[in-house]
Amino acid sequence: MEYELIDFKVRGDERGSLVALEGSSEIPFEIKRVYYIYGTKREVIRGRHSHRKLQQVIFCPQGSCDFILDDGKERQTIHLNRPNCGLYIKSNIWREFTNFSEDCVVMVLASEHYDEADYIRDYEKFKQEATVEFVAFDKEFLEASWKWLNMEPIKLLTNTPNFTKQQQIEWYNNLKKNKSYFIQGIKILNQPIGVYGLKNIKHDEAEYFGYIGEISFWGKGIGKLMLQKAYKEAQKRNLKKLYLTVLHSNQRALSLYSHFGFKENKKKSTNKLLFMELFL
Ligand code: T46
Repeated sequence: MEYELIDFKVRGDERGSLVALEGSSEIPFEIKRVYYIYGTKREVIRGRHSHRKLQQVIFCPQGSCDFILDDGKERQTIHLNRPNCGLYIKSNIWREFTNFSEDCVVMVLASEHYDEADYIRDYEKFKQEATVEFVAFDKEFLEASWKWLNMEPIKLLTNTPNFTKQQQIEWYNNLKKNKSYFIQGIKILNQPIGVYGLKNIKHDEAEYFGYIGEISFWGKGIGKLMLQKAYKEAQKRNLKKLYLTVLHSNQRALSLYSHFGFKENKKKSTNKLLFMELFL
């Protein structure tokens, strides 16, 4: 679990104690916002969300409470009860906080301004996003994609022609030297669930492809994450355009691509396939 408890120096003298929090040196990010919470009843549970980008250092300058942190794999409870102790959490951690002492004040230093779009307030959605991994396309994925691409409806929706095991192995063996091809596997909690990538990569454009082979993971927001990864890869390669083809009947994919910003190029669409492009 990625979090840190930071003990800040107490500069005390006979008049009392003082803790100074210096931006940029002691706090691991530029502080853009400070907020504090008080007067919360003991049994109330606050939080119940994660953040996509926000980093925070959280203090109990007075009283105590429990922070329950969850990274999608494990849960840990941290009891905050010392005024000079900061709990540093980065993004993608689900947090709940409760067990507030009557006098509890929770003070938070935040790396970003308030932005509701940065919150994930649905636990299942958080868990998908937190546990999805984009990894090298290896033999485990080769086997899985053999299964997926020979199975309806994936074969149909991806418009995959018949191919033999031998052809697939040859394609795989050529991958490393094929500079016009970029492919990654997608795992959730270590289970291969799909692939995505760029093909026909030229100096300024490439074709996006991707599918989730494990049908139970459809409709959970993973398609958007795949597109975001492909978009970043295209930016890294200084491409100017991404394009793709999709069956007219594949409404789910069509709506995902349109929401992401892909637009149909009618001149290039056919009766069967819609041609869509996105300028970076
Ligand atoms: C977090 C935990 C530790 C604002 O308008 N501006 C702000 O800066 C904040 C933090 C909140 N709000 C509004 C949004 C809600 O209408 O205040 C209301 C309560 O916020 P929320 O329900 O998100 O509060 P908590 O205590 O559940 O969570 C807060 C932070 O929002 C969150 O980032 O990590 O404290």
